Amino acid sequence: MEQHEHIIERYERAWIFFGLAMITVFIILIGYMMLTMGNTNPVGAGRIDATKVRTEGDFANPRIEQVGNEYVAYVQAFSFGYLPMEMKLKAGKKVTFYITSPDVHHGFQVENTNINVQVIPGEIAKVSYTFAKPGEYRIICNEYCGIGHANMISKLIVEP
Ligand SMILES: [Cu+2]
Repeated sequence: MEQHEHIIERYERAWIFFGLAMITVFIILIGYMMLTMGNTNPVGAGRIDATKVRTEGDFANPRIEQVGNEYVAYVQAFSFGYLPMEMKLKAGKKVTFYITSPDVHHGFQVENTNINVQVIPGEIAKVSYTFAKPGEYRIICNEYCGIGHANMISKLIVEP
């Protein structure tokens, strides 16, 4: 009978340990960032007929409004701008954005935050955020949507 010896070399053991340690570090890091930076993964909040975005429902009346102690915003991202053109809210209060597009693919990125949403015609994206720092934040489109893409900017004013 032949004897098989299972020997793990010292350097192999070190690399296995290093690999497992890195997996652990990154799992902890992701958890920590989700807890401290807020979960800004946009989620699908339903569908709407893209041809009716401008005429029916909440998106026909784009706005930001205070509901209780929070804000809710209905945003249209279109070629080439956003409605409402400017939004105002108070710092330290949660805001939930609902965003959709009546025409083509757009982006909804709020500068200096980790809000970055892909806006698909007829799909309603939902993302929540709490602005801790007052100031002016630009909202920019980062999905090329046509000739006016570079001018597709709007403003979010966070008041103290
Ligand atoms: Cu664009």
